[in-house]
Amino acid sequence: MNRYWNEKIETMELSEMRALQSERLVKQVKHVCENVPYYKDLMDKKGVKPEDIKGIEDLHKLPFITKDDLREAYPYGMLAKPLSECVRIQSTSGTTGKRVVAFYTQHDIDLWEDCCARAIVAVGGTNEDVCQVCYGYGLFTGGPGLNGGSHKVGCLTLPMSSGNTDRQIQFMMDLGATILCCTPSYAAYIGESLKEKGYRPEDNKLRAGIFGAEPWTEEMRREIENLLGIKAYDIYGLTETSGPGVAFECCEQSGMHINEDNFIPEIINPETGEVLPDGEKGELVFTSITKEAFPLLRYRTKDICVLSRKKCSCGRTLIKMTKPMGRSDDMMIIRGVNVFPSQIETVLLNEGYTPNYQIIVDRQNHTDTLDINVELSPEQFSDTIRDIASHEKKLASAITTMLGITPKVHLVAPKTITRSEGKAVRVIDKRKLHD
Ligand code: DLL
Repeated sequence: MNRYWNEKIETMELSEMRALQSERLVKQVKHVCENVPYYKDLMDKKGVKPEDIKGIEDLHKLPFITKDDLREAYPYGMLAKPLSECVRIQSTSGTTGKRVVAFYTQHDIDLWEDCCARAIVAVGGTNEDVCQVCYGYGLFTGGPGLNGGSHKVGCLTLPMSSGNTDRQIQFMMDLGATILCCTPSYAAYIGESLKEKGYRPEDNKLRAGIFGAEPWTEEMRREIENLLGIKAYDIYGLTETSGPGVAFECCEQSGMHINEDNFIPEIINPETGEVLPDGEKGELVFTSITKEAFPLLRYRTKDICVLSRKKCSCGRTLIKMTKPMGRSDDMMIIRGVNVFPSQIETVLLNEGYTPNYQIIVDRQNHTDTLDINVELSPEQFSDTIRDIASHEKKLASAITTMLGITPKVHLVAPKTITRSEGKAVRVIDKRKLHD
């Protein structure tokens, strides 16, 4: 039997959802224009007035917001509520520039936790579950978001945060965790550590995992499912739109339902900004229609994906997004060819390697170089040097077929690639260091 956290919304007819979105959008545009001079200026520059937005069909008239706008407006420039009504901030890690700080009223926190509760119920979560949350807590949204959702559903919540894998495993086994929430790379690491300690997949009580915050492939999903003996579900979100729970996977495990009563999605051509029809690949743009304190309109996520309204067997009518196929700014251009790390991950796992790898891009004599370090499992490591050389050649050739350019593959000893407890660092692009 399918269960929903909010059946009315999650199974709403499209026409009814459109009406709800329209009503909320009109109200939100007014709220933003009255309270965020930065956005009002963007609208004036585009020649749009709040009264021009009469419904969702007018959404395309609004200007976009980018991460650069958020940096320019840092820290308070996008705030739409008095600070006295805000109760929380969360923030991005800021590795590529100034941090983005997002603000929440209590109402915003409630809506966000509700979105996470929908995700937990969609994987079968109930108040009988023990939910181990090992996303980072603190400024990162992963821990607080899933923690709040887990409370709402009534699960016994283990607020572990990330790291200290031995302790994670001890609590998981002693307390019989049934749902695991963390990044997919950390899930794979926990699975690998369990195996090393001699546990078989059937020794744990886990049955579902809610994994997101970084790109991961279908092959990685199978790897984690086998390692932990669970069903692995995707969850998507970003700090700017509140955090995890903007979209979540259901039992069909084929794309994530977007909580479109809160976030209106659009797909645009990243070069021209033109809105593309459902089914076409492009950059995902979100308009928050319920958030009070930090309500971004037409925010460009840089994530590349496809939207679909194909009927879902779970009964939800919420639109679905595919797994993000990387970010437009994560795409590497190597010798003129567009390369996404996920393409390399697909080949590695199909060829029977571990999900522990690192991609190193450099430039020598004005030519781009692509090196891929791939870790061997202890069983694979017993091969002779000659065998290893031939495996490297075979893998390089499979990657060449996928990408159209030839990498140098280095098979490295077990445990030599640093494990991640949060978001994995898959690419080191040394070209940026000397350009
Ligand atoms: O990563 C929020 C989150 C926490 C999502 C826990 C899911 C689970 P940020 O740190 O602001 O927020 O990073 C947002 O991470 O634009 C995507 O590029 C990427 N991302 C998030 N979820 C997924 C996913 C959190 N399921 C950025 N698949 C986004 C692929 C994802 N990429």
